Amino acid sequence: MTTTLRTDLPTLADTARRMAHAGRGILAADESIKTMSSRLEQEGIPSSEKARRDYRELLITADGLSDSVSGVIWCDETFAQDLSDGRPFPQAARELGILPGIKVDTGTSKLPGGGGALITEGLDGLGDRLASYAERGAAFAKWRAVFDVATITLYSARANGHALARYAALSQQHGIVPIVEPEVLCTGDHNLGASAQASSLALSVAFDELAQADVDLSGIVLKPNFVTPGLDAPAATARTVAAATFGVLSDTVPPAVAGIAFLSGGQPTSHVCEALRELHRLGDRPWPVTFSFGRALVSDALSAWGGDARNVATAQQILVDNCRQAGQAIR
Ligand code: 5MM
Repeated sequence: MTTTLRTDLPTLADTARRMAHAGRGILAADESIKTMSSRLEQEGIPSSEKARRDYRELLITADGLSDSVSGVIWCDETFAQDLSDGRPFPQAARELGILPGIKVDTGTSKLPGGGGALITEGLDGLGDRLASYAERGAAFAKWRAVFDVATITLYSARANGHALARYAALSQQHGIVPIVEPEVLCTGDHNLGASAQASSLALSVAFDELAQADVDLSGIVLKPNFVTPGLDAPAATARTVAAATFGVLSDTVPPAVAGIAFLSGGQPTSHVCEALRELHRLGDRPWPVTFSFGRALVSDALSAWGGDARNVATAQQILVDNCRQAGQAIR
């Protein structure tokens, strides 16, 4: 019997390019059950599996979403759920022209000997989980390492960078594009320089580990923070943030990386869109830049919805407007 090699499937590089190109970005709707439940409860919405599903259905079915959104990230719960019309979420996303992605880390714990730093968990059994997600249509995955400027050390950067690299290599073996997210938190009152220093350390170590794990950089998307003063410190202008971010990325991110999709870090929508616009305008970038915002895109929509079916259309319009604002920043 002869086996025919399929040549019509997208390569990792095709998928990564599609995620980060042409004025579209990634909607991060992958809050864990715990985080999503607390966000719902903050809005006075009792949390349940159905409420979390209804909310994610509201997001993905918003008319016009795919004009500025190339991919959506969900957690395991959403990935396994069906829309009210019976279609599984991943299938519905693909039919809407949006690539489905899955968060595969399982959260953080204290890094032993790390002086308060965190380590992201989830490597145990990851190969089997990736195989199952691939079978169910996942185009990409996401793993988030979390650093605080006050506690990051070479050791914590190495431990988390190593986990990111193992996750990324394994994802690629399963035909899934890894989003590599080494996040330096914006919480705190640190200045721009402290953010730049911590971000440089996290990124340079992560890329060292990715190289050692032989990860194909043309088949990954990097999800970093903007280099910015802490949320409790005086804000910097968008131009300053863009210049500082570009400086750190130019020094640490190899040109082969398929694309860079920023997280919002709890900063206001207009603020991160402006920083993205300024960054996009800077010439001579080897990689395309886009967004992979969570709160900056969804927070207003969640408040407007309030768990009431009568508010779905209004909430969807707010979401689409925020996504459009982010998309326009990179056109
Ligand atoms: C959506 O939030 C994601 C993580 O949720 P858990 O902490 O509940 O696991 C998070 O990884 C998110 O994808 C990124 O940090 C970007 O989100 P923001 O809101 O910072 O843009």
